[in-house]
Amino acid sequence: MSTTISEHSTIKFVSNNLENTQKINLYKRMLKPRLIEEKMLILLRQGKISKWFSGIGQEAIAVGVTAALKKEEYILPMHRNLGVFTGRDIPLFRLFSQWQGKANGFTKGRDRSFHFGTQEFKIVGMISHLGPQLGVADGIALGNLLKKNKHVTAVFTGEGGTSEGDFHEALNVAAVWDLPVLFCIENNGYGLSTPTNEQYRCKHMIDKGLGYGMEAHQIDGNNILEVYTKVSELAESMRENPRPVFIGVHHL
Ligand SMILES: Cc1ncc(C[n+]2csc(CCOP(=O)(O)OP(=O)(O)O)c2C)c(N)n1
Ligand SMILES: [Mg+2]
Repeated sequence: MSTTISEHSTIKFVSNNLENTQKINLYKRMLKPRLIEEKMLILLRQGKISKWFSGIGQEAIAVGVTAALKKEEYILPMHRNLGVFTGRDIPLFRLFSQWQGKANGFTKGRDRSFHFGTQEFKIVGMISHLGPQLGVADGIALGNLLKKNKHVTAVFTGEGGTSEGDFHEALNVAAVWDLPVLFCIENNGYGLSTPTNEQYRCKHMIDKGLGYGMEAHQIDGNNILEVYTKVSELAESMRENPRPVFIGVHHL
């Protein structure tokens, strides 16, 4: 049975059989990246760090997808998805050793950002050039399909990234080869300073998935309960019936 727990906000939180402990757990998982980011933005304003890509307000999607996937399933995050790293319970000292370019970071001091991957936590580092990592997700999914291990792969990009050629190639091949990839496409209204209406002319972002013959769902990316329940259902179904699924995630 579903219960509506907030009727006053524009976001409708429907708890869909989730236990209170699960809801508290999701809340804590959302809080962790938020607290880290608030600290980072202060350091940025103090001039103590040079850059930070903020995912403030977009936590629900990274956190919800990570919570819905199994630990052995690969995730390919983008620059606003700190919740994927914290959601996989990477010890903070290791995460921040990476970020500070220390020797005990994941890239042993060769890099100073979150553009890194770790086999240990099944995260593939973001490819700075927008687009190509969607094809990498296809490759991982093809490997899983051949191994018949019923794993789902999740990959993230923003609506700006969907204008890259690689995005279209990755969606097309995933569709024709029935690759179990969850394409999480986040629409926060802008690609840097370019508004969505100058980025594409599709009426809805999910039209881009439908255009490749792919199942596509629109999700309220600010609603953790909706993200978690919907993605859990989709992932379970994709494990049994391998296919790509496009989720158009709105943060507006
Ligand atoms: C091929 C390519 N062009 C430009 C950039 C520079 N760049 C980094 S993030 C970004 C904006 C991406 O917009 P979107 O995909 O909507 O993600 P958002 O930052 O809004 O989360 C751009 C243009 C890049 N990384 N790769
Ligand atoms: Mg954007």
